Amino acid sequence: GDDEGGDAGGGGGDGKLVLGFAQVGAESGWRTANTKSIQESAAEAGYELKFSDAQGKQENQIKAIRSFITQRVDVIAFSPVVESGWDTVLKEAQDAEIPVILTDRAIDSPDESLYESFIGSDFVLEGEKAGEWLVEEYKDETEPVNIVELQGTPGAAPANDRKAGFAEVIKADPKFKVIASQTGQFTRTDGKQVMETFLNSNDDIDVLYAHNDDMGLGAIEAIEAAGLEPGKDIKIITVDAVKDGMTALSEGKINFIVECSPLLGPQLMELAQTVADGGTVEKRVLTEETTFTPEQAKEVLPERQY
Ligand code: GYE
Repeated sequence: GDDEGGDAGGGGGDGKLVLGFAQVGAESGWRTANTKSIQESAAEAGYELKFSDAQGKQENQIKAIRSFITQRVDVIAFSPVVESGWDTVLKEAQDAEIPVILTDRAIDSPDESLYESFIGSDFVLEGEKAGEWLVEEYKDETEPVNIVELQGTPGAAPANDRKAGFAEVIKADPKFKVIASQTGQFTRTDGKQVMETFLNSNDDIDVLYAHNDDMGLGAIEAIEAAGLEPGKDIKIITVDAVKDGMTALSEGKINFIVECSPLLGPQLMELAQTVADGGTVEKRVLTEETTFTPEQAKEVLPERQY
């Protein structure tokens, strides 16, 4: 028969699985939904979750991981705020024989033995999907298309990869020109501020590509304050598809959103159970995602959970 895995959820007398999770922070709607998914799935699975919020700082994440090691948790999972600089602390976890799962964001270490699995999206593909929409949208345009880009947190995998995937696709046609590209830290506040500076120094912006919804939403405020119409005077592409982003999309203020799912909790709990039991897991677990136009956003919005 195809029984449910019998050992999750406690009751077996051998104690609950203890999971240490080091989160990036609370920079965006995506992150809030991700945290909720992890907390709810841990509770559902009957695990003890030790949750730490790094407030966007790598040093805080490293401290949290060290504290999980000292407390001898069963499994450590974390979403690396930036890609580099993890080898030392992950060696410490390895020496303590505590399995590590990377959640949402990748690290750049060539030593893959430092973690059991990496679950999350393909951020390069997300950037490519953004670029492909743009190429199609402007296929009949002969004049230059001036693009401004709001990047995510410097050094973070989704910032590096969304930039690279997008650049790779649009470089096929020289009419696409990225005239300004700066970080907006994945936050609304910075997205708004940086968009203001873009608008002050360029009077012919055709397109905004923002690496997440929140920065796009901040930028919309700046665009409206400048007397322009977001989605018309300036076309907007974002990534994530959280509720506020989808609402702006359905209103035509955003033109296209590439989905990035924050609902990683259930799969993360399964992976944690398997590695805690000494089983083997896939080194890479990919999230399935789609894209949304304004019409599609209107259709799915009523059922959108986050
Ligand atoms: O797109 C952004 C968040 O790492 C995929 O981080 C995540 C990104 C997400 O702040 O909104």
